[in-house]
Amino acid sequence: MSEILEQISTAVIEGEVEEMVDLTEDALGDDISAEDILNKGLMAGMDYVGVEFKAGNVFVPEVLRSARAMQESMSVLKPLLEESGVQMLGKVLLGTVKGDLHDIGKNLVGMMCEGAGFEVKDLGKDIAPEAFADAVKEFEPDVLGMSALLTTTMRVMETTINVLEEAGVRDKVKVMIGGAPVTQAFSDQIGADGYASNAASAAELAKQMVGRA
Ligand code: B1M
Repeated sequence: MSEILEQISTAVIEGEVEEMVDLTEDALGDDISAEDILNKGLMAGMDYVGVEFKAGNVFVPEVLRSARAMQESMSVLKPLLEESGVQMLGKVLLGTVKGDLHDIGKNLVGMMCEGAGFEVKDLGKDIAPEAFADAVKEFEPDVLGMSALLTTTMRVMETTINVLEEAGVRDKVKVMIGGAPVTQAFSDQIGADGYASNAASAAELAKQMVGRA
């Protein structure tokens, strides 16, 4: 791998937010394509962060900083990637369910999915089942990710799946769920397509769901 791509990858791992724009512009100046910077620099770095996060070797603040570093670089790359028509892995729609204001974990899931190469639309928190269904129709995601942190709000995931069915869009999207009280058994029980226990696993699951794992 070229030296500058290795520097970009390391800068993501170390969360060097302030250096990212310069490094990205240097790489472009060396005639490295935006796609290579994304795949061999940024994503290589985020993959490593995901593995270390899952293993318990890095923690939430470090992951957030790495994600911010990646976003800095993406602000330079995004228009170039769009121009060159580079295919993203797919689209992920995210939100925390109605009645629930916890969004830190959900935000991490979004960042890891972006890091894995998905286009992510985040609806935010306290999202009603009908709003999820409307957004599925409008954004046409491959994966719908719902987060809940309260035992009282996790049931809203089931309601949301029912509303997706009523709206005729349940079979158009894979449903991924997560959050501290959520389990695989609960996912099976409410008819979701999959459960992930952490943000790195969520990005992996999303890849599996679009057949790109
Ligand atoms: Co609240 N809260 N909180 N809280 N809060 C918990 C969840 C709680 C366990 C604390 C406790 O009592 N020990 C408890 C829930 C009890 C229960 O239901 N079993 C609780 C409670 C009771 C409440 C209130 C009711 C308190 C009150 O007002 N009486 C209230 C409810 C408000 C509401 O939502 N309607 C409330 C409010 C809040 C704050 C607003 C103050 C704040 C949230 C701020 C925010 O998110 N912007 C807050 C916080 C910070 C917490 C704790 C301390 C931390 C949550 C967190 O961000 N963790 C939490 C206790 C704890 O967990 N230690 C607690 C870090 C985050 C990275 O982890 O969200 O689990 P987590 O996400 C992980 C995985 O779960 C997974 O990946 C993430 C990263 O690996 N994941 C997914 C998450 N979503 C996923 C989606 C996926 C896949 C994986 O696919 C789509």
